[in-house]
Amino acid sequence: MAPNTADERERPPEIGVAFDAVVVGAGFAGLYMLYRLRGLGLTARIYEAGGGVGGTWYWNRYPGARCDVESMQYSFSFSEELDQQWDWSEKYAPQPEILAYANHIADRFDLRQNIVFNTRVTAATFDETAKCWRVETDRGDRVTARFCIMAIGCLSATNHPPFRDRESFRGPIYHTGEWPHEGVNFAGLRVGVVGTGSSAIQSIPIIAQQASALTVFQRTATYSVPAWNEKLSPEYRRAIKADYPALRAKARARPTGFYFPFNMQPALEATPEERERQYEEAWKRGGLPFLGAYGDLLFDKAANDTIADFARRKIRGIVRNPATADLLCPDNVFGCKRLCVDTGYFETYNLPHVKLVDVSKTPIERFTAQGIEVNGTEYELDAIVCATGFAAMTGSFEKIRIAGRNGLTLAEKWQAGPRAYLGVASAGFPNLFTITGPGSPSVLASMIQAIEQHVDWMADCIAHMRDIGAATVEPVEKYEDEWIEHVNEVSKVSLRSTCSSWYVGANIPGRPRVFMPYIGGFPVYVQKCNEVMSNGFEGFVMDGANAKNEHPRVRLTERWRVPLDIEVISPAAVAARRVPVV
Ligand code: N01
Repeated sequence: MAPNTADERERPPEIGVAFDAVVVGAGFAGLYMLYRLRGLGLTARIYEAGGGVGGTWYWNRYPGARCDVESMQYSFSFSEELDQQWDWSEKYAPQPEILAYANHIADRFDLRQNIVFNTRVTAATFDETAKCWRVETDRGDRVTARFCIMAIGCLSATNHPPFRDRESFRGPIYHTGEWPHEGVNFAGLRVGVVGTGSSAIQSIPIIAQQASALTVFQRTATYSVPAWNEKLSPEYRRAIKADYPALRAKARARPTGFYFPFNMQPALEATPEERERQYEEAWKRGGLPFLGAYGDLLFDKAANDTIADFARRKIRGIVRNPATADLLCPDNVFGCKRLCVDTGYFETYNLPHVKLVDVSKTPIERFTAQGIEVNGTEYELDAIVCATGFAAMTGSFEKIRIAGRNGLTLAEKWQAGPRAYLGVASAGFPNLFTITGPGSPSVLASMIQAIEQHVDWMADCIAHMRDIGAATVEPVEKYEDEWIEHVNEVSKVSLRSTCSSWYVGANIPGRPRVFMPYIGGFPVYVQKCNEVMSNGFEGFVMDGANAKNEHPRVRLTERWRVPLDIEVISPAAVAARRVPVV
């Protein structure tokens, strides 16, 4: 890995430098944005809080962290050469390999020269006279930029529940999303894990292998499907690479932005025996595609009950202690919270040194010097792992003071829930773009595909502004309102809107309950973005243009002319707004 040329703790602050664009964050979104901006001949600076690139994959280094979208699809598609030259070693890539990939991108496209590390953007203020953003960092930088682009991730602001007497615990407390870079050795220790979401489910089996005793504090039981992860053979990789563009195109046409077999038949039209066979086969394939066993599983509660029942029977078949199995069986809608994908999670509870503590009715009372107290019982621990998730979608925006027109801050505007047109920009905040922002498919699609589509759209928009000499671009409030209403309406079609997940901000008390990502399906959304662009950026005002806005030389990055996959998204499904989503 090349050294971080622009990182250096001793560097003097940048004062008064004027960039065309400042990008906040050097995860996959920031890296690709920088690549596109440089391609347009613009000057750009990325400020990154971490000491390296990779975003999520830089911070989430907990044991067992890996992707749950197949690695040959969870990767950039903009460069065919890159696709051909990079080799993934496993079906689901482990965190170190994804981080190595992010570093490879930074080196291959020579991006580090424009990135400053260990620097957190603290404020961005729109200067209405100069029509630029004034950006400030915690390292004293004070720069301006015509465009300010938030590439700050959907799941990056860690959630630290305010457990009483937290500081009294004598041992170390870790958060999965802020894992020590040097790793943690739990050998011989009594470890407590709080939470049973994706991060916990991936780390628990591995922590259990090291710890002398493991206690898991569970508030809500979680559905999880086996990953059946495996090494990728050279033959498999060759076969995919032989026709990679076709796979990429098929993936873009899918509601999730990644490809897997999907059965559109309604679950209740099958006989119980057929359903059992179908679920068994889908379970054997494993992973998120399990939800594609039938087409209506996230629309029809009775259909959902059949898959939920199957999953509970699987848990009971694995976990030998019936009382523990009972506790591990979720009673909510299957796939309502983000589905988890595991390797040996439920099996871990058969180990004699692993204990499950139910904190659903009697919450964690407090941390003590020796451990955690629940319902009057103190569980003695040497180390605690908080796998307590994130302030999703909006939490990372809240960490930066973003002030738009008339000094209105984004936090004030988003007080009752995020408001952004297409999830890419928010009225009152000219030239501020939000990659995978709330109101876009983001977390409901394969993140890298969602990122690429947003970045390309933004780069095409910026290039168009140059064509017509526009100084600023900003959504019209009416269009923004209509989009948010649509995002909200579509979410009601899905059972996903019915439970207290981070999708609706309900994992943290006090946050507004709003379904934040766009659930109408990735290609439907991409079509909408294309239409907006083809119609001269309909719904946006481009100010200062010296040419008319009505007849743009439409740029539209070619690979985003995405057809709907009729096999999965039938016209009837679209008409009934029953677009299957995983
Ligand atoms: O976080 P979570 P995560 N007392 O919010 C519990 C992605 N991801 O980091 O469900 C006790 O899912 C909370 O309980 P409850 C993926 O999109 C992907 O695991 O709110 N418990 C829950 O069990 C995922 O969905 C991968 O009742 C408390 C847990 O903490 C998202 O990131 C891997 C509590 C938090 O689970 C977030 O996953 C990892 C309290 N006060 C993550 N507060 C991949 O595979 C919270 N909890 C790719």
